[in-house]
Amino acid sequence: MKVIYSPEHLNHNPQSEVYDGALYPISEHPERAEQIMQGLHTAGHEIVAPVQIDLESITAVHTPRYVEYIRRQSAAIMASQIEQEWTDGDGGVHTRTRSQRHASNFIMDSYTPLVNGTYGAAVTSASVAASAADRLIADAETTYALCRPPGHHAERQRMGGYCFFNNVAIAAQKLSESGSVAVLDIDFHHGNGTQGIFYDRGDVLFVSLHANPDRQFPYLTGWSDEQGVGDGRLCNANFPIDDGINGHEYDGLLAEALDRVVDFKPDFLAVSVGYDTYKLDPIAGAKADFRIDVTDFATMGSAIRSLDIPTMLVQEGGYYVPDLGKLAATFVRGFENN
Ligand code: OKP
Ligand code: ZN
Repeated sequence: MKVIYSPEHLNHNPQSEVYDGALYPISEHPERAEQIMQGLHTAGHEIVAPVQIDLESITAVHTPRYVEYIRRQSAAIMASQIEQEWTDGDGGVHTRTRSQRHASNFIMDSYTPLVNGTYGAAVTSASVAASAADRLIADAETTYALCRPPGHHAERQRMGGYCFFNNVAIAAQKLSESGSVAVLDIDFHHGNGTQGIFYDRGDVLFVSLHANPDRQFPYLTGWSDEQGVGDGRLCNANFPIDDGINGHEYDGLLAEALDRVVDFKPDFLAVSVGYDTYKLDPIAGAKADFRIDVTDFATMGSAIRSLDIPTMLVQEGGYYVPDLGKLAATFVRGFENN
């Protein structure tokens, strides 16, 4: 399948994130997307450029003042990389660029630093997802939107969890103008942003499998009693996962989640794909003792494709960089071979 990718993401390169008040090397760094792109390219998938979207596609799911805040924050940060030595919370010594800053407003956590290139990268990342939606509408073609920065934590008016604009929500909003939409989120973390944006919508179903928010980021949402409101009542379904889950148990939960998608009879399916459920993922899968291995991602891809709904794929998380190319290629192979 075609992979939509832009090197613009390389300009979003913060060095550190804040965790309990101390700085640590950031987990969401450019090499992630480079590895996934290389892995998919090596597996024979064609890499294509996105079509840049207009601002209206972004303000369809985010408030104009939030979009403008990110633009202004990015523009106010120095473009030049002034190196500065710093010591992390574990005593490790690093250099970082003074051209990074942490926003004080429109933000839900301390994991989401900005640099001068953040706004451009975030707009392009949204463009990647929107281009996948356009291709799906135009000729029912499944594409892999290799978004970076990721999007599913970004709320209508708040950044968080490395996310600025909610790429999958921007795509789903576009799809919803042509039919009903299900968004399936298999990233390790709950897609609080996507849930919130569509929480009162009856034409967009949100279904998510993720680590138990009692113990894992984003801590604020993701429990099974969150089922939507108003027109969106019963159009939101959360499947929190216990620590220590294995691939077989995960398949069972995914089958339940997919049943919810099938019952909704959507015209389109957009999948938020994360590789952070992987057993070696340093900030997610390994922390929760998930036993999910490489081949399990083929099973997931295959199960999703078996629904036979016009589908697009959107990149979210995944932080074990050495295996990201292999994980992506395996997931797509499962999807294509079904
Ligand atoms: C973004 B996505 C590391 C904690 C990291 C933030 C996680 C954001 C995940 N000490 N917390 O859903 O993959
Ligand atoms: Zn994640």
